[in-house]
Amino acid sequence: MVQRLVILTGSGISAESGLATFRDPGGIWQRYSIDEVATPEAFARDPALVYDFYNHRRRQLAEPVIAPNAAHKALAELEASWPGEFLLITQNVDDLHERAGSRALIHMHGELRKLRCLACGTVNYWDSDADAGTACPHCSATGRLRPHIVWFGEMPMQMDEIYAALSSATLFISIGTSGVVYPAAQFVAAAKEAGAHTVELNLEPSAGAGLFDESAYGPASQIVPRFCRRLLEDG
Ligand code: BV8
Repeated sequence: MVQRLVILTGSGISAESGLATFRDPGGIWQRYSIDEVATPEAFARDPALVYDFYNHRRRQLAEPVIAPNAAHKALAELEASWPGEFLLITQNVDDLHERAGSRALIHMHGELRKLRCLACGTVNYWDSDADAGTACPHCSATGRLRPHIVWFGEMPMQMDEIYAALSSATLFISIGTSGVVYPAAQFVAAAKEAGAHTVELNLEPSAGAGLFDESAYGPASQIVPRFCRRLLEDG
């Protein structure tokens, strides 16, 4: 049978590349409050703090030491060899999947290296700092650029495409996510509803661990390449 594969990743897949996760010890939400930096209200209240929070993370992503790890590369190779339909959905705002070669990719929570103009609506690639004085490269408006990031209380991106893929999936794999944030945490239930075989690959059991048919635990750079090799061998 042709397998229709849908994969969901979270910050755990980028941890071994040197990017902090959110809820692990030392994680981002241990150092910043979501209400201060990751909601529309936070941006309205203190745009400078929010610009700085994302500037800091965008600068870190540009450091030479930050690069795709074996797990990102294994998913790109799996996509290149996969005979059926393939979709990679990431909650991550880093670009390590693209840099590893992934193509059929949806950033449901947005992208760190993009700014959206609230005046003209264009989404601009951006890999340097931004602040309230930064002008939109398309319409030149200033003070109207926001991080192209889905904040809490905002609708994640491309949800129609995501649910269309989940409703016809035969195999769903969740990698490196705590299963705490909705609606991503609900994708495994949608895939099960469609009759998909569901797999969790994570450092430790996530909040939704009991929903998966199969699981393997350990660092993504070890368990993801191993699982991908097995998938391609099983055909
Ligand atoms: C929405 C961008 C509605 C920001 C992010 C009460 C109940 C249910 C839901 C809610 C509720 N109250 C509020 C909500 C809704 C809310 C939500 O789910 N809140 C949670 C906290 C309860 N959700 C939303 O607001 C969403 N929008 O609901 O809209 C709506 C409806 C109609 C119309 C309009 C609106 C929007 C959510 C998106 C928020 N933005 N990201 C940024 O990045 O700055 S989400 C944030 O959490 C992160 O960005 C990340 O994407 C996401 C998930 O985190 P994880 O990736 O899972 O990371 P975490 O640290 O949690 O876990 C890491 C895992 O990796 C761990 O399991 C660890 O064991 C593992 N790991 C670590 N190292 C490794 C590893 N695994 C393998 N190898 C390793 N080496």
